[in-house]
Amino acid sequence: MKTIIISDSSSDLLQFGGAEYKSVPLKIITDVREYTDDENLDLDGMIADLKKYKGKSKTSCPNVEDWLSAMQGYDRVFCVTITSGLSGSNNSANLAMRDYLEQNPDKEGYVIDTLSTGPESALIIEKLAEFINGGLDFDEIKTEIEKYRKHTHLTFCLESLRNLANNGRVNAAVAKIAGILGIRIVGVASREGTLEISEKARGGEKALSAIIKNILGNGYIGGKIRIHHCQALETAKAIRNAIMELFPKAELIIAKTAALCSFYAESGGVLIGYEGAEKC
Ligand code: X90
Repeated sequence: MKTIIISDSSSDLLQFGGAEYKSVPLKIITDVREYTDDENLDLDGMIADLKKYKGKSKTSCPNVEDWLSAMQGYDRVFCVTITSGLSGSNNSANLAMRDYLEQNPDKEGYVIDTLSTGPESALIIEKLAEFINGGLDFDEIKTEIEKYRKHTHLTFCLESLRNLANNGRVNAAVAKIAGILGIRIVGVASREGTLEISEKARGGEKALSAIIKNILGNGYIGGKIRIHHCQALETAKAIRNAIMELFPKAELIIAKTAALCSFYAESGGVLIGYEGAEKC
């Protein structure tokens, strides 16, 4: 029986060694170029291009065909998508899954709407792999992953909300505040899978304590935690040090955002996914 996890590139896992896995790319599109969020992309080059570029830019999610072609040949398919609250990727994956199961009634498939992105999606993918490798059957995996994701959270800290605002993914008034020099926006993925602002912090120190307060407030007690950053390694390390001081056994990994999260989180942005209390 061939099982696969397919995620769109918003999870920042363009490759994943834990199970049979494929990443389907989102795209970043300007008037002059298109950037495909896969391993061949020169990410720092894209960020530098976009810094200079003054025109319009947008993103596009995988379409039904992209998802469908990634599924071919597999008996059990688990799709993991960016939040349906901000992207059409989940809708495409669902339509693809409907077609796939209609054409292949003997196969099984399940689409997970993370209501999140980046490192929280990565945690869900890692846990799916554990369940698959542990020999759970299809229905058990569905039940267990739904239980697991009630306990995962996403906290973010952004220096600019320009691309989010320009693409209608966040309120323009909020984006203006983030544009003020030195202001960092700390927030979470809401229950609906949209951006929820928790704090506007002035300066790095204040932002760091707001991030830690936020993570602890969501019931983090030293489990898995993933920090994905866009050109913000120092911030990621500062968060790591603060977490390790409180929880020396924390299972913490720092990684870079891929293109989609880099485009929206922008340079200086940090996303933190972690296990915590049950979401209320
Ligand atoms: O379909 C598309 O074109 C993709 C649209 C994605 C829009 C938002 C991406 C956000 C990336 C920013 C901070 C974290 C926010 C989390 C809220 C759930 C990262």
